[in-house]
Amino acid sequence: MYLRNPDQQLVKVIVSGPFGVGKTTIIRTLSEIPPLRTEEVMTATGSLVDHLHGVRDKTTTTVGLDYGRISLGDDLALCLFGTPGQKRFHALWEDLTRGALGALVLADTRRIGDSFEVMGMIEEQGIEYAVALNDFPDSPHYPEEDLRQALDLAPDTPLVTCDARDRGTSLNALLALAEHVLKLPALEQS
Ligand SMILES: Nc1nc2c(ncn2[C@@H]2O[C@H](COP(=O)(O)OP(=O)(O)O)[C@@H](O)[C@H]2O)c(=O)[nH]1
Ligand SMILES: [Mg+2]
Repeated sequence: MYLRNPDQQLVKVIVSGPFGVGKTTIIRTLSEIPPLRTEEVMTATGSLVDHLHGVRDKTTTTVGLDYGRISLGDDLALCLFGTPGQKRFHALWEDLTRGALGALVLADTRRIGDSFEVMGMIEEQGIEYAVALNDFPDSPHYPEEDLRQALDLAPDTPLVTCDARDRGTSLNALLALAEHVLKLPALEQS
């Protein structure tokens, strides 16, 4: 069993985005501990609300949260909290996002607008974020400038592409967020 260095600083990171964008997958890919996962087979009732916008083979939906952890060196570990992006989970938001250092927002270029709601909630909480485009096989590719404009990103907000099933690109996305957040002036004081 993997034992954590007790002196390691734990930092909370939110992983969010719309239904089916790859939150559970990226946390499973990144986590060095067996990820906790609260999934339920979608019910017929749920299927009325969870729109499957081009998402194939999706038979489970996250009802609570996913949790994983990844160490960055000996001193720092990121605790990943997968947070549902659907409107009906708004009530969970304040609790789940409290104390978060930053958020990784997953988006899919087939339905970029589906990430706006989550980005709005994160901005309301004053949490810094990076956007990771999860590259599905039929996701169209656009020039970065067009994507930044479509997402209405601030110039310094990181925008990266990943495959949530692939550790290298997923880690790259998480590091883009960590670098962005850790170099904020407010954090340099402590
Ligand atoms: N092709 C491809 N499929 C993915 C990728 N990420 C997730 N999936 C699949 O897309 C579906 C939805 O992913 P999931 O992680 O459950 O989405 P969540 O609702 O955001 O937690 C699952 O069937 C995944 O296996 C990816 O990067 N590429
Ligand atoms: Mg999920």
